[in-house]
Amino acid sequence: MKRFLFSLLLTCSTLAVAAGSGSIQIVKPQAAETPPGAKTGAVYFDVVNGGGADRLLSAEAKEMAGSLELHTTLMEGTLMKMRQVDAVDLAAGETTSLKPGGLHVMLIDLKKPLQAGQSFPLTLHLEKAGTLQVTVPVVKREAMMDAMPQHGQGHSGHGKP
Ligand SMILES: [Cu+2]
Repeated sequence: MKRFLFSLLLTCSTLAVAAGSGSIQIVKPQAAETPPGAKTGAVYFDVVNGGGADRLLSAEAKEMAGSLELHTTLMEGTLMKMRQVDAVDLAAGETTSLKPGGLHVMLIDLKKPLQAGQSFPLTLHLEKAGTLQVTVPVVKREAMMDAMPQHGQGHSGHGKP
């Protein structure tokens, strides 16, 4: 009986993995343009996870950058600092946002500037869903700033000084 239950469990988890692999969607990928000579850039997107828990492990964009890192952004006093993370947890059934001021994919050692209007291929490696290919459009910095959640954060007043 125990053996039967065990094999039933195995079957269930195998099914869950199969469902998960088709239920991860990368939404609104974008990167901000970079000034000439910049060595780093950042990519943002939403991960819509319609399946079981997964993790984003790494990324590649060989055309654009020597290496890519997964970063989070932390406040240290009034300074924003970036720190590398091993993986980005993608909770079951939830949307995880990589956005300015938060989690992002960092392009290290840029081979050429990111220019608005262009796009480049990005490869994402996920623990369960495997490899996903995404095309990332480069947008103007101003367009990116509009998306930054900096207004109203930590301030209760509505008036401007
Ligand atoms: Cu970063």
